[in-house]
Amino acid sequence: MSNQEKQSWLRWFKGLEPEQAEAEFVEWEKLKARKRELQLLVDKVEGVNVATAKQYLRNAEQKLDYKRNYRIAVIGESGAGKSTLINAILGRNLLPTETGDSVTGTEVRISSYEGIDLSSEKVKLSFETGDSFFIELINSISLSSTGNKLLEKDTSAEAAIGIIESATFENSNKTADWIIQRLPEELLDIARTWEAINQSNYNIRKEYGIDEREELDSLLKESSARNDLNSRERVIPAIAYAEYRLAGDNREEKESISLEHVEIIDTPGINATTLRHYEILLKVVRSKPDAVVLVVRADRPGAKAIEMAHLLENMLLSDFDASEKSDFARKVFLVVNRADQLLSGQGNRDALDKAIKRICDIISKDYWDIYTRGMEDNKRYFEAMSLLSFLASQKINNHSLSEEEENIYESQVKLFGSKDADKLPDWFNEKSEIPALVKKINAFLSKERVGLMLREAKEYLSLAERYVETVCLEKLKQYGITEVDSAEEEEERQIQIRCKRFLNRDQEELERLIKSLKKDIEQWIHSKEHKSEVSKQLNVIFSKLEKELEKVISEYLNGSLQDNTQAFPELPVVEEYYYFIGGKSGTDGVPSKLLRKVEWKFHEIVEKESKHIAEYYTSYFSSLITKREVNKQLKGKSYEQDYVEKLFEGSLSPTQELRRKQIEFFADYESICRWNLMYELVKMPILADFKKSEASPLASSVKEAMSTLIPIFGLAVTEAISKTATAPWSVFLDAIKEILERQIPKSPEEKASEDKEVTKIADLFSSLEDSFINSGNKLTIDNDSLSMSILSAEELIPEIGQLINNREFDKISVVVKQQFILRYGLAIGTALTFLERLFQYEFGKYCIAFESVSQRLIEQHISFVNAGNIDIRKKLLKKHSIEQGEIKKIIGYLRSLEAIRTQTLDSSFAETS
Ligand SMILES: Nc1nc2c(ncn2[C@@H]2O[C@H](COP(=O)(O)OP(=O)(O)OP(=O)(O)O)[C@@H](O)[C@H]2O)c(=O)[nH]1
Ligand SMILES: [Mg+2]
Repeated sequence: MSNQEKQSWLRWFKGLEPEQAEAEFVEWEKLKARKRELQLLVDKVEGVNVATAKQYLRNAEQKLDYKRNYRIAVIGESGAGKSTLINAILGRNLLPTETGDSVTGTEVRISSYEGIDLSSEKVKLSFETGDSFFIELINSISLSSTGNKLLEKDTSAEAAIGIIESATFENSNKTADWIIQRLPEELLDIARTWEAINQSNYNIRKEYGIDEREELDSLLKESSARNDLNSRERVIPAIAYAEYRLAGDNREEKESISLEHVEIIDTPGINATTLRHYEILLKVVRSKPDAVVLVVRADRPGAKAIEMAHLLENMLLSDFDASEKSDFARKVFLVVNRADQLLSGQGNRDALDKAIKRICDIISKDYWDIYTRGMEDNKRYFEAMSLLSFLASQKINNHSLSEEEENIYESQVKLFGSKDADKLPDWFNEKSEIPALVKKINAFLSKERVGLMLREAKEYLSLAERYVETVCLEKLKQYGITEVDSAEEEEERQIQIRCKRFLNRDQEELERLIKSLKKDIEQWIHSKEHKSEVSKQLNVIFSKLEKELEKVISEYLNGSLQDNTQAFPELPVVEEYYYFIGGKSGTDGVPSKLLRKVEWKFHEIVEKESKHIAEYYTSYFSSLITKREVNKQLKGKSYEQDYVEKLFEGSLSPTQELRRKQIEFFADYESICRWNLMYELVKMPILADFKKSEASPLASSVKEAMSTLIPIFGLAVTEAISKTATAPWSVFLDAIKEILERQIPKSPEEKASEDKEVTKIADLFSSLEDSFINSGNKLTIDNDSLSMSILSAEELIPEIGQLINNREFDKISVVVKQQFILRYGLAIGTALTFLERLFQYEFGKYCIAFESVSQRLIEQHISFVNAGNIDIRKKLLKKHSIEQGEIKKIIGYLRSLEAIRTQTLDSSFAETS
């Protein structure tokens, strides 16, 4: 196999010295092998995207395919004679040529194929697709704004910018404005053409016979009548490229000029009446042809030639490094065409030399010295006469010339003086330098191309390797691995590291879980649904309370009130304050009974109803815990339940501990709800219908008693709250204290004992404050809404105090009603706020517990792992086996890559030693 291959190689490169051919064959085989190994690796890679590496390998494959057609791109200014040059090289009148700008309208590929006979030679057309137009259109949408940046999106614009950059330098007429103006028009032109073709408005085939010359010319010439901008049959913008498939030259001894195994690419000239031409040119240049023939016209060697050189520099060489540039320089053949015009005095030698020197400098630092002025072997510079060569070849082959062609030929004959007419065509041909150019290109293709090809292939292979390596390492980084230890003794440490990484990730997952819980709660608390539901429930309590108290009062008024409050033994507050206020009212015993009953009812209702509210909150929380699978998650992170449980306090597992926290949370919250509601509700005086019993002497004492409900219950609640001690409510404590101080009725007889009472209240409050401050809670309360509600309530309270002082009971009823309405609203709002805050506070405590439980859990695991606990490790690795597998795979890829590299290195060592 290898031998066969070698024979084929040697036959193919018969122009090379045998030793060189063999050495290069060895190198080629090595690269082939490397490519094969890399391909195997890349094909089996999973989990990382190696598409780019695959592309590199395809490129390498292409470079290594020495038997493929070599691609020679002919580029240059319009009218330089590119098409004529190709016709001359082929010795055939194939491509349309013409005086004037922009003749060749698209990319034209010409290749010869052994086995095709002259009769089956044909031209195939490839059309642009709707997709490619669409992309172009999208890319140019932003064109209405200004600046070059936006143009860069469009390739034709990008090409044009390159021209402009060089043109600005050379005072060209192409400006950025020109491009901005052109592009939309041209896109429209393309779109219209494509649409017309797509709708089969006119007949175009995909294939033409080589002799359908007229039809082909009309299709492929930018300057044909059919392709006129106003033509209804305009077609050229839709043709992506044309392919001439010619019969191969099978003769052993070739008489005419010929290129073996090549595809010659004719391009539209750099002239830019249309951006499309730049785009086509760019596409060709970017496709990295194996050789480039750069055609400069002798008669006008000025700005255009420089533009072209800059195009090369900007579009082709810009991302080349020095060695790539010098590789590229070897591929460039510089042809000054129409050299006959120098002789006839139409050109300017000095200007030409200057232009050529500059172009050379752009191509490469040493192009001028090596390829233009250097040794014959390296020669890449030709002053050619394509037209003359073409005409001569026609004569040689006995093809008749047109009258115009005859005239030109005659004028050339005059130019060169008389010669033997028979030998003239051959002499002209030789003189035209075209045979020399072809010979050089052939030599390049058979000799230097090999080395170049191998170097390029090698470069693509390393690119592929580097790419695979980079993406693998990146992937490993995602798994938290920053270095790939290959030594086997590292295994132990590796496992430890990996286990710890899993554990850290577990912890991160738990942290994320708690974060999402927090977010859920936050959202829920602020949701309309929640607020309206709680308000509704609060309303229910308020109305129940109102109704019950009305009942108690009316029972009291008609004397049927039963004091069964013994069933509710803990009513210490009323007892105490009854003596404080009721004892001095002169209606001994009566308020006591009423107040005891009222307070009892109050406790009863709030006790019952607050449970519902608490349940509403806690059941939401429970459902959240279930939804987020908190316990399951936590359990999933306990890899060794027994060990972990033992190490946890009170032998509770993390989940048990957390559940206990949850139960505590709920219990706390229930009592908070109760006390919160107690406080809020007693701020609300009770509305009773006093009118009916206005005349009754009892009524006045009832009124009096009712009016005292406010301060008494106020005190009762503050006292109650002090027991819960859950919040630093010093702000509102101060406010309540002040309200109550001003509110306690002060009759003249009472004045005497005033000091005593004030002291009593002040004492109570300072001890309350102390207990709050000492409790050290960090809960932040929305002080604004709190003090607002207290302030508005406060405004009305002095009024009541005054009325009570003056014994104006009628008015009291009105004020109490007002108070009721005001406080009713306030109570709901404040209660809601408090409930929310307290819920969040309790939830916060739960979160802290969660964090500490999970932290301890992970810490325990880490210490087990450190201590070499096999069980936990096993379980950890098992749980993460998929990831484990991924990592193993990727490390495997990297090792294979390393192996491929070492092999290559080894063999090159072998080679040098
Ligand atoms: N005097 C002279 N004229 C030439 C020579 N080569 C080509 N021409 C003429 O220059 C004109 C342009 O030639 P083309 O081959 O169409 O030029 P091109 O570079 O393909 O032009 P585009 O397709 O527009 O890019 C034609 O009229 C040719 O006959 C030459 O060596 N000497
Ligand atoms: Mg042309």
